[in-house]
Formats: sequence, C-alpha cells, structure tokens
Amino acid sequence: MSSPSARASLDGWVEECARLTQPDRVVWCDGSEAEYTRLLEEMSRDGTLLPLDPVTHPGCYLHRSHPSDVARSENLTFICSQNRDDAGPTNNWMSPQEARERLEPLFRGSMKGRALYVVPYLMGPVGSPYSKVGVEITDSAYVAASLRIMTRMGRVAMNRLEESPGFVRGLHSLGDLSPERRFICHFPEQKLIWSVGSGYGGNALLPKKCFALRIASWMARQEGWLAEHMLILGLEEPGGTVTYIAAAFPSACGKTNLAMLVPPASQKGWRVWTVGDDIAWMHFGPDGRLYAINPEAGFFAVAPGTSARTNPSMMATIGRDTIYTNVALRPDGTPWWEGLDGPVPDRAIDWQGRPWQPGAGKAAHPNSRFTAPARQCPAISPKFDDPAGVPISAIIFGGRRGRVAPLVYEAFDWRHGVFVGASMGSETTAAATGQVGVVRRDPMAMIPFCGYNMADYFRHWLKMGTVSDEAPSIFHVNWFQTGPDGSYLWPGFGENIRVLRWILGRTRGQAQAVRTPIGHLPTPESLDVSGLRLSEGALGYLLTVDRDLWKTELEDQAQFFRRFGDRIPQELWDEHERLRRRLDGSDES
Ligand code: GTP
Ligand code: SPV
Ligand code: MN
Repeated sequence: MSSPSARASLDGWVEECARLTQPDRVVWCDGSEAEYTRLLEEMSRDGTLLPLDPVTHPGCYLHRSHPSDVARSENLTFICSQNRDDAGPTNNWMSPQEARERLEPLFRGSMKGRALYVVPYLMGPVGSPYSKVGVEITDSAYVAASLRIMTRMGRVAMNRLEESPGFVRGLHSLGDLSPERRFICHFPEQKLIWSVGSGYGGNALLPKKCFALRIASWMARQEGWLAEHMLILGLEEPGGTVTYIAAAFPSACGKTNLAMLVPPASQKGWRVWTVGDDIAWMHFGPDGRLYAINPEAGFFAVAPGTSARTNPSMMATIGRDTIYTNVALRPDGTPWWEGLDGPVPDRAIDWQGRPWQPGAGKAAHPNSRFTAPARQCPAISPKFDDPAGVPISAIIFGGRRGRVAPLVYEAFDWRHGVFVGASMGSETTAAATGQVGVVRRDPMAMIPFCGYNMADYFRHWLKMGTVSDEAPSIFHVNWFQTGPDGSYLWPGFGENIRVLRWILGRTRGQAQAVRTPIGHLPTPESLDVSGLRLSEGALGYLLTVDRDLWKTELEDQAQFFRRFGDRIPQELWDEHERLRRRLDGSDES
C-alpha cells in the first residue's frame, strides 16, 4: 500500500526545517557506499576526521568532538509532553511551547554556509512488522556517516516510509556546541525530537536513545510492547540449542561485553551469539513468547577496557570500517586507549589532540567510543536480520555495585522481578556528564531513557507480565563487587558464561538455588567456579546477602519510590514491604 501522504509530509517538513536553519544545500542521503565514501573524504579534507593507518585499520577514522561535548547531557535533556506529570519526576520537563520558543532561535540560521543532510533510516530488520522508520535532519556529516553504520539507512528506509502511517522526525544542529545553548528535547505526542548544540553520541545520533528508547518507550506503552536499554544474546550450549536472553545494565556497565562474550577454553561447547548490544524492542508473539529485535545495525561502544582479553569479538569487529571518537592516537597512526592490549605507548596524541606521555592523565577520554557495523562482528547471530526477532527466555537486570548486590539472583516471579528492576541501583559512569561512581537508582537501566513517567512505566511492566503465561524469568547480576583492597572479586568478561549457565539452568528447572530475602541465589555447588582463581573468601562475598546493607538499600529504594507519590503501583510497595519483612526475618514466605 502506497501512502503518498508520508512522503509529502516528509518533503514539507524538510522544507520547513530548511527555511528555519537556512543551509547552503540540502543533501538527501541514499545510504549508498559511494555516498558514505564521499562523506568520509569531505570530512578528511576539512579535518573532521583523521584517517588511521590504512594497512592495519583500513577504512578507519578518528574523530575528536569538542572537549565540552564528550558524553550525554542528561541535565539538558527534556521530555516535552503536554502534561508535566506525563514526564514524571525523573525526567526534565519543558512545555512543548516553551521548547519551541527557546530552541527555534538556536536553530534559526544555524546551518548557514553548511549542508543539511536528510537521513531516512529504518530501526529494525527489513520486513519486520516491529521495525519503525525515522528521519534525522542534521548539519553534521559525522552524524550522517555514523548513522549509515548505526541504522539501515537510505533507500530501504524510504521504501518503508512510503508504506508507513508515520515516521519519527528528528531535527539536529551542532549550533555553536556551547553547553549553554544545548538542548535535547523530545515531543512524544508529535513523535518529534529537537537536538541542538551537541555533536556527540546519544545527544546527536537521534535514532539511538532519543527515538529507540525515549520516543519508542512512549509508543510501546500505547501499543503494548517494550522498548528497553537491553542487549540481546543467544546462548548456545553443547549440542547446539540456542536460548535467548535480554539484559539491562546502565550505561557503561557491561552490555556490549556480555553480548559478545567469548567463553574461556574451560567452557567447551558453549558459545554466545550477539543479536544486539544496547537496545531491545520486545513484543509478545502469537505463541505467547516475548520476541526481541535489535533496532540498530551497528555498535556505538565504549573503547576503554576493550581488548583481545576482555572482548576479542569486538576487537575483530573494529579492525576496519570503523569511526573512532575521542580515543588516543599512537605515532604509527593506530588508535589507543587505556586497557588495550600490549604495552602502554611511551608517547601518543591524547583525545584532545595534545602530545601525551604515560602519567599525564588519561590518553583516551573515559567515554571514548567507536562506531562499527554489527555485520562485522564474528559473533553476530544468524537471527540478527530475522524479521520475527528472537524468543527471550530470561531477562537480566544488573548494575555496577561495589557492595550490596550479589553476583546473581533470581526473582521469585514476574511481579517481584519488576520490583527488582524498578528498585535497582548502580554507580554512575562517564557515559553521561556529571559525577562518576555515585550510586543512583536506575530502574531497568532506563532512568535517562524512559520517555514518560516512570511510575506508569512500572505499571506497564507489571501489566506485560499478565499478557502471557510464557513471560521470561527475571534475574539480577553484578559483576562489579569489590574486595577490601578495591579490586574486583569476580573475573567477569568471558567467565560470566558461568553465571549465564546457572541462569539457563534455572529457566530449565535444573540449577539448584537457596531462597534468601532478596531472591534465589545459587548454591555453592550449582555455580561452576572450577578452575577460577578467586581470592580468599571471594565466593562468600559474591553469594552473600548482607542484611544490614540491604536494610539501608531498602530505605534508598523507598525514598526513590516516594518521589512518584500516588502514581506508583501499589504492587511495588507491597513487594518492598515483603522484602522488608523477609530481611527482618518475620516472614519467610
Ligand atoms: P553503553 O554503551 O554505555 O550502554 O554501555 P555498555 O553497558 O554496553 O557497557 P560496556 O560493555 O561497553 O562496558 C563498559 C565498561 O565496563 C568497559 O570498560 C568494560 O571493559 C567494563 N566491563 C564490561 N564487562 C565487565 C565485567 O564483566 N567485569 C568488569 N570488571 N568490567 C567489565
Ligand atoms: C549510553 O550512554 O547508554 C550509550 C551511549 O549507549 S550514547 O549513545 O551516547 O547514549
Ligand atoms: Mn547504552
């Protein structure tokens, strides 16, 4: 069915944006290889990109963003719903009218002397009923080129747009890159995003957090599905059966690494397939199971810590046709960051383009990243392009907690699992500007990304569990517990396969567990730790529920829930009360 109206409304919107921003020229992107090459050449000429060593890193480039523009700006991100209460207490809110009045002057003439790129993109596999179309208008060639990696861009999206009832609009301009004049505004009722003043990451690549999470979460509640900050992986066991798992960890807390896990040699026959590393769109299928697609086509992943030891699949992925941002540069024209294999270089150029030597702070920005096509990942799942998505058997929530949260536990049921997700906490990371390492509540890893009132989001989650008897089991993990000397107690990375195996065992009713106040924990025998060189007493810490710490945790959770007033579902307060009683030992049920 052809709908000329979608095309006509796109043309009208492009004209309207061009009138406002006054570019020299309007470039309609078709997503072709030739166009991508042209963009890279233009940016190499004007210094936006630096070609890396063409022998070791063919098709790879380095981009340096403005030093004040290196991470998502949560304080400058707004939900512009008609009603303030629909944004809720955890989002910044601006009225749609005020947003227009404040941002229009920033867009007016902002593209003078520059090109306006029209970038149509498809989120999700071609031909999937769950995929959705968006168009980003941007004056950043870096954004346009990055979107060719991150999305299915160009003609394939235009084809889908012409048969779609609507599409999500995103207008983006670099503006003057000043944080004083930077705003990332979402108009969920209009399916519209306005972003000005930033050229980096989630602020500027609008399909990612702005559409696929903030706008999509709003749509998902209306339409009865879930848009989540989750990786999707396929866990293959000896014999070849593959079970799919989705996991929500906050920014820079290990989604990419878990999605690409390579088991150590001791775990013969086990394998992980990557379906997605950041975002999952999930719908209950006709068979009652929850199916997930990855709306993205590429990875925009954290560089520091990435190495052949921690993530060999990613190292293989980023060897070619990758755009690196804010990493350091070695004299031989290869990229470098803290945690990369091999010796620390005795000199380099840091992420700001300044000469660097060991001891002179970080060479790569802690939130430096690379943008690489998912197809280049050796672990990419054969189901990556499957229009039906993959059936999810387990959902994992997780955070970065030096203490409190044990290595892994299973929720008693869906409702308790929603409570576990809704009350989770995690230490902040460099993925957003602001203080790093402070514990904050980050329900379902969505605190920066839920496009509506989180009390309603919790209600939506509770409701989703009643749609089907086949809802996945829910777990919580924490790879980041530290010992008295501050070092990690759990080896993490490839060894996380041991935890995935326990989780799989639980979904099969096979793995043993002990019932604790917070959920089911592995018995010491049911978690395979053979051959691991854990420090003295580590396993005890990893698998213990410290009642005193949990009572403090309980108070933190209550404070968080109170922010939502009456709007928060009573079920969550009930779960909170049950946990309190179990911790007090007055209720063992
Ligand atoms: P976003 O892209 O921001 O959403 O992050 P992410 O959740 O995909 O995080 P990612 O996998 O990129 O990991 C972030 C940082 O945590 C990197 O420096 C990793 O090396 C580190 N990390 C990941 N997994 C583990 C683990 O199991 N143990 C430890 N100690 N560190 C880990
Ligand atoms: C995150 O911060 O969770 C990211 C990176 O995945 S960004 O696209 O910048 O949001
Ligand atoms: Mn993310």
